[in-house]
Amino acid sequence: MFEKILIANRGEIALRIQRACRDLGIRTVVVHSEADRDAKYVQLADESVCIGPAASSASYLNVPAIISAAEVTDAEAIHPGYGFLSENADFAEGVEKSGFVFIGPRPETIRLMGDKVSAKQAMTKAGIPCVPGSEGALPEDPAEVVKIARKIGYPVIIKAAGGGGGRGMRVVHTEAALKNAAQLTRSEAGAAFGNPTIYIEKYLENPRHIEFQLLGDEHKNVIYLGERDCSLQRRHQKIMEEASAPDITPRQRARIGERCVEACRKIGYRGAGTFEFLYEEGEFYFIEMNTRVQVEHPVTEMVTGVDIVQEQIRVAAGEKLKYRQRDIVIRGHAIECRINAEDPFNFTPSPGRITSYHPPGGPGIRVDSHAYHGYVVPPYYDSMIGKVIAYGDNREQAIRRMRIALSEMVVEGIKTNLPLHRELLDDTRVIRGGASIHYLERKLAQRAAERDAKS
Ligand code: MV4
Repeated sequence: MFEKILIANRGEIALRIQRACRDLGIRTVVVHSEADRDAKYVQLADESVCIGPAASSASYLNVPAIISAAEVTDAEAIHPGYGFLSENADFAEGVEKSGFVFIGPRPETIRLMGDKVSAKQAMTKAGIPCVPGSEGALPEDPAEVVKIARKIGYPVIIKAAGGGGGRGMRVVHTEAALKNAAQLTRSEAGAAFGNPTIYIEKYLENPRHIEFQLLGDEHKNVIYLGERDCSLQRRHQKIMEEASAPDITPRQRARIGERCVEACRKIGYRGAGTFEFLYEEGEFYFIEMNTRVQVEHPVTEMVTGVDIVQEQIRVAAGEKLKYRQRDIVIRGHAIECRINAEDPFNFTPSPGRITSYHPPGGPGIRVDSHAYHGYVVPPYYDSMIGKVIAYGDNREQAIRRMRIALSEMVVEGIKTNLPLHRELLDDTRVIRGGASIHYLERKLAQRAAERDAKS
């Protein structure tokens, strides 16, 4: 096992990774920007290195500075967390070429999944059900594009191979709009991702977003940890997630889970990975694979008892996974609310000093946050200041416990989305479970209209 790991991230996930390291007896180095210098999680690490000014581009995305920090502190491995450099194949390669271990999949795997066309081709070949669409990249010839779209049937969605997570896509309802839309998406993709490659799929009108958690080691062991429902999102930012996904049967879970395991074996997947699916009318359709630990990993940890971050570290060190598939039992239900420093109505960021902080507690409540009384939320990064996770014997108890937790929680001095979460846990559609990816945006539009009418 490693003796020292460098954490190339910030905020709650930097703290989460530190906790995993402590439990494994590993010393930690955290790199930070000038803006994060005084944060408590930075002081909590065994060592810290300032790698640049506040702007991410000069610090958390500064590859030479991060590798230098690993060199001067004698760290053996680098954990990238999520966001920033976590899915950057060139970074993973640079880390390995410099003699450190990248805590994540091999660079080739990251590259394969980063290109959504090659990812889909690999997954189709591995027996994963995908959304019907073009076999690979769309040809340049507009007549060919029209032919392909006719075969799929409208509506279709045009996506950029270099996109993902909602970036670089366009829905097309008619043949009349197709050629223009394809050309526009192509040029936007070229500008945004340096790759003009596009592909098309049947547009699913009202799906849910359900993702499967996988873990693989270098000894051919691969396991699945069930699935999460992440349909409640706004502008491709998840707000609330849960495990398991409502109404998914043990049979469906096993069928898709086993297919994901097979696919991971086939590509020699190492580390934690997530298969994202759209789920509509009882069918799963693969869209993308994420090769990092995800924000919402705690709900899976709560229902399986597996520490996903510890397993990432274990397998990066060449050890075997601590669990076999038969050890994995899904028990109870967990919900996560992402707490953001933002206006709960218009969603503008709300950085600043937290003048009062009281986290919730009690049975089944977990809080993953780097926030505290007096902490100053910097304006330079993502607005998420933490996550509240509620576990219960069943979904109803998890919801009740989450309601209590949110009623206890106090964050003052900045605005947060706590009021929104409290509303959502009283919403009959949310309580019923299984809402589509469009539910939250529609509810928010309605809520905004009602507020406008009142004022
Ligand atoms: C889709 C889709 C409908 N049909 N693909 C958005 C994020 C990216 N991961 C893929 N996305 C979508 N792909 C087909 N063929 C609808 C979305 C989508 C979405 C997906 C998951 C969660 C939220 C979403 C919000 C809008 C659109």
